[in-house]
Amino acid sequence: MKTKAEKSIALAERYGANNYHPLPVVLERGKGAFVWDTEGRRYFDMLSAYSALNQGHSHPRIVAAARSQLGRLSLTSRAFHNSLLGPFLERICALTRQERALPMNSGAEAVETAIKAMRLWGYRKKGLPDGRAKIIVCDGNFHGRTTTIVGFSSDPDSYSGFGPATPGFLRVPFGSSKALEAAITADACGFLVEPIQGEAGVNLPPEGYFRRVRDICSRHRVLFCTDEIQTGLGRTGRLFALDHEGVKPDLVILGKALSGGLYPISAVASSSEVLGLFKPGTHGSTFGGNPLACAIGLAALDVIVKEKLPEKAKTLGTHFKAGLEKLTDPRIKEVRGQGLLLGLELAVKARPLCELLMKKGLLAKETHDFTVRFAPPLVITRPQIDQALRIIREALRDLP
Ligand code: IF1
Repeated sequence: MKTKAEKSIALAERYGANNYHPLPVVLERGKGAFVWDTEGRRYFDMLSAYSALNQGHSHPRIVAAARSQLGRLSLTSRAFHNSLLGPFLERICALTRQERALPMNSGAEAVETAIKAMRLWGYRKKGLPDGRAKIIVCDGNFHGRTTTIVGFSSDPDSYSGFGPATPGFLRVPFGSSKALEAAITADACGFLVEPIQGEAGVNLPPEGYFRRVRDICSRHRVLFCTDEIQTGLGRTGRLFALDHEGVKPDLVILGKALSGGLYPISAVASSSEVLGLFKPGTHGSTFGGNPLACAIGLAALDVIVKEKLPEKAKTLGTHFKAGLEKLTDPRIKEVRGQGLLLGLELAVKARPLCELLMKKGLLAKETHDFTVRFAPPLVITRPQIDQALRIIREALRDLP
């Protein structure tokens, strides 16, 4: 007899596309920093759906906001106004210190939106000849899965077999402001970058990089666009990762925790000079900015601010990182990260450690073979982190 979990896995493997290699655990319930499987076993969620769950699973205030909106009005399309869109956009602008925002659903859609906005600005404001706009991106980038976005990826898993790539992108090494400046030509309209490269293995740029980037982009009239989909909304110990350097980008892309994990919600925030260029019919989305999304998004942002999640990420992240640094296993090569976005790089493949951690009640995911990412919901407590550290220590001890 197959268990419920085995049946679920078999069905997903039989009827799904094999575009994932999940850990063999089937989850049914989540609360705060924990999830439960079909057998009722509890696990620490140390992935937080790649930072979409900064507010924790099933946050009561976000769930309440969603419940009260469900059954009232969920979708109008943008052919009509809805009463929650304005307040939601105003909130995004206040928090990002930008003038306008454009709501979408998935992160990749918001990245596509930012790319269109930067190109449009290049043509309409910078006066580039039609079809010539260039956007500079970084080696090791991860911005989503659309054909255009994977077309400028440097990761063969992302782009191989999906060409031809959309033209108009140029890659430079991440963290080198010299390389960025050297790559800027007259037809450059934008620079798109993640504050910390998540997928590439929790990579941080050298100190001061984003201040230099800000200066270079301003001097060359190139829009500076940050993808804060994973690093934003408290994860790294500040509301936005660029706040660590006191830098304000021209465009900021948000997603994931913008909904606290209840719904796909993303947005691009920027100036009137940039987002004001879209005219009716030039961009949009059936679901983007729908009232259910706005109700959830407003509550999700409220929780981040009211519960001081960036501050929690800072203090708890320092504590967690110190705990990881105390681990003495010779196979540990490096501990890196910021706030509660941490990576533990091993000299051996990370998957067996993730499988052992799972058996001991902690879910974490390897990234690019050798690094385990630890990114719990920001509502996790200090004693819970200490318990997680004990599990990690034990798993390393038992790792053959
Ligand atoms: C998957 C990675 C994380 C992102 C940044 C845009 C997007 C993402 C900085 C697109 C999405 C996710 C997607 C998820 C895995 C995951 C991921 F490992 F692939 F790189 F988080 F680190 N910009 N990242 O991190 O947002 O369209 O997915 O809403 O399975 O592809 P999306």
